[in-house]
Amino acid sequence: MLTASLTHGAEVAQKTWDQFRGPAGSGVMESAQPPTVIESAHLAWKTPLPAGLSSPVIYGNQIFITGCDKSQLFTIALNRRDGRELWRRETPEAPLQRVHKANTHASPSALVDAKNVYVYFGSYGLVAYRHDGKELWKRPLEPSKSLYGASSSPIAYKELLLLVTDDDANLENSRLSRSRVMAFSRATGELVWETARPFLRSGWSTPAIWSHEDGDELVVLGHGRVVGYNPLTGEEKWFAKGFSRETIAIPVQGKGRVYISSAQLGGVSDAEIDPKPFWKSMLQFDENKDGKVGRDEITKDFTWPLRPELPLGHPGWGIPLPSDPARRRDRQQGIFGWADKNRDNLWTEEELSSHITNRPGKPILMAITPGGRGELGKDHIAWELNRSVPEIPSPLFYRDQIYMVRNGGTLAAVNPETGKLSYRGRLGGTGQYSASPIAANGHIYLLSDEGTLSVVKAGDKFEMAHRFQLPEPASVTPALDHETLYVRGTGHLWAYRRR
Ligand SMILES: [Ca+2]
Ligand SMILES: [Ca+2]
Repeated sequence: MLTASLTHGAEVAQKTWDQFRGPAGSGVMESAQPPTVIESAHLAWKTPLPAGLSSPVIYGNQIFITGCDKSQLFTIALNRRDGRELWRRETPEAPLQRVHKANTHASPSALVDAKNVYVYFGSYGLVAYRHDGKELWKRPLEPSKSLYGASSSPIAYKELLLLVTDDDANLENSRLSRSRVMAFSRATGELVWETARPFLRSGWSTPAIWSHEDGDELVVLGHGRVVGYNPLTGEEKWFAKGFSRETIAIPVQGKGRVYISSAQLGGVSDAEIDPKPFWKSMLQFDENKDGKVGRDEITKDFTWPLRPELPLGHPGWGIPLPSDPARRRDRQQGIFGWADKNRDNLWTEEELSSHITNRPGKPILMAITPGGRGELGKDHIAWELNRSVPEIPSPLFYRDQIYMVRNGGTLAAVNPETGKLSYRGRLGGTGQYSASPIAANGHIYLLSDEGTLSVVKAGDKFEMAHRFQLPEPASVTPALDHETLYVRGTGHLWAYRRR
């Protein structure tokens, strides 16, 4: 019966998982019924994939995903039913851009529509293929420069493909950045409009179309601010400030509002920081167990702590250091000086704590109402929350709650009317969270980097439904069709299907 309904293309008429994080980037596919209790027996198939952090996108019976292997960049099509590889196309050769250890050269997700699939690689630019793998057009773009490398995915609006390429590099003979947002014809790859963002530096957010009572707006979060544009012309309409310089989340919407989030620089979730975990993590350097960290106890892993919930030596644990040993030691000595207020060559808990809690900026989840022009003020900012804001995962708006998951496995639910916390709950999976939450059928799916998948019931009370340990680590936002949950792990795409 299931098979029959599939072949009649009923699902094609519905929204499909057509871009990063599915319909409109929401992470929600209400009509889908993936398993809510996932066990190994639900594994329909697994298919090996090259490296990459792009999410799968789905149309009809095909899944499209990108990957990289050494200097080669791939677009791959799989059969949704059995995971069989249908085709693989290599992107025209281009010098690879520099990316952070935590990123890859294949991180932006593809965009798919009824005819074609569109892929963006930071090192090359855009390529469009038909569903059968025949190349339709290609459009090389100058690679943008950033600390981590490209991650923003293309989105669709009417006949357009919209792409943000924010950039640390300057225009020629200028101090203005090359950052811009562009619209291309999906049919031909021709540039339709572009709008410069000259005062903004690199960012990692995928934009979103916000559809509200006044029409549609393109919402772009990046480098400290969120900007609303007319998606047909690129004309800037409004902006709001206060966000971190490093923005990652996609805007989400519901109840007529759009919700924008960024953690404090360094990934801090709460305005009021608890310094205790930072000190506890620092004590790993306390070799002589006197309860202080001495300058003479600095080892190769010593740096300024940012994410004490990660293991020492993890690239996200603290501020990155040069790999050259001499330069590294110099930098470590400098960092030691930041908190050693009385210059006795010892860090005490008090010294570190006061330095940790005095950071500039704050984490923000902001609710914006339609109709604003220019810089938004109180009239169009409904509320702002400064707690529980994740660093990498985007918020999820689902059934009248906003959900946010952060490192360590804390899930917060927020009332979208008031901006007040409904709850904070502990998931089973600890460590880092990179994947954004998704939802279907009254359940929320949350994936930790270690591959722990937690299923939570939607609602204003925390209720764990199920927990499942994936066979490999996974940092990529999962995808859904009407009966299947697809998870990209470090080496495979895993399909867990309702039976
Ligand atoms: Ca000591
Ligand atoms: Ca001291």
